[in-house]
Amino acid sequence: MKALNVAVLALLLVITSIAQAEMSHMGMRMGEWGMVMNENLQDLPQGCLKIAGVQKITIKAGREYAKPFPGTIFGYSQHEFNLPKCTQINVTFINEDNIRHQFMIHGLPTYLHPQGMFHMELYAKGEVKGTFITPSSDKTYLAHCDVAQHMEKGMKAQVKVGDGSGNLPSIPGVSGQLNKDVYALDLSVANIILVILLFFLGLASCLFFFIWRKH
Ligand SMILES: [Cu+2]
Repeated sequence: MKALNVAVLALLLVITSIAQAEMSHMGMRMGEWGMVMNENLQDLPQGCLKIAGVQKITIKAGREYAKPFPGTIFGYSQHEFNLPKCTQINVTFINEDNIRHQFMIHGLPTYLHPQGMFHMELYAKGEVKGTFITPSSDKTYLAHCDVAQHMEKGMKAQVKVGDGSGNLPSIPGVSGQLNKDVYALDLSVANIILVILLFFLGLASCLFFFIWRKH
């Protein structure tokens, strides 16, 4: 019986240590304030011989940053980041609103970040720090807040590593709005014919009532 207890205890210890290893590997920290997920503090991306340097960036999220961009409600203090390759980036994320905001970078190497994602989140006003290492090739990564409608309403940024790979659509201040309202004049043949027909119909009814009133 004693031997069985010891065996069960040993098994539990092994399971716990595997679970803990998994947690630290995933680099997840969470609390009442929010979370930081899929952080990478030391693993080298493929093609990087060493960590080329360390750089700090600060991203503030809030309604205040939507003001310069008509049609947006939310924004980041900066919507474009230019970062060198193979560099450790220490990110400070600050939420200035009293609602949930995120700063998520997508498309990163999946062997370093599950689902290619580095995720920082604050449930209300606050500040959190997180770290990732930029990959070794020129690419533009999408960064956004995934709370419903926040990206569509302006909380979208691009992270250019090296020379990047072009601009992403609808980045405030960089590539304009995705669903822009269009008020251009539609000069198709059908529309022109309709306008001419309506003009003559109006003219004919004016003439008709003018002549009819005369009699
Ligand atoms: Cu948000």
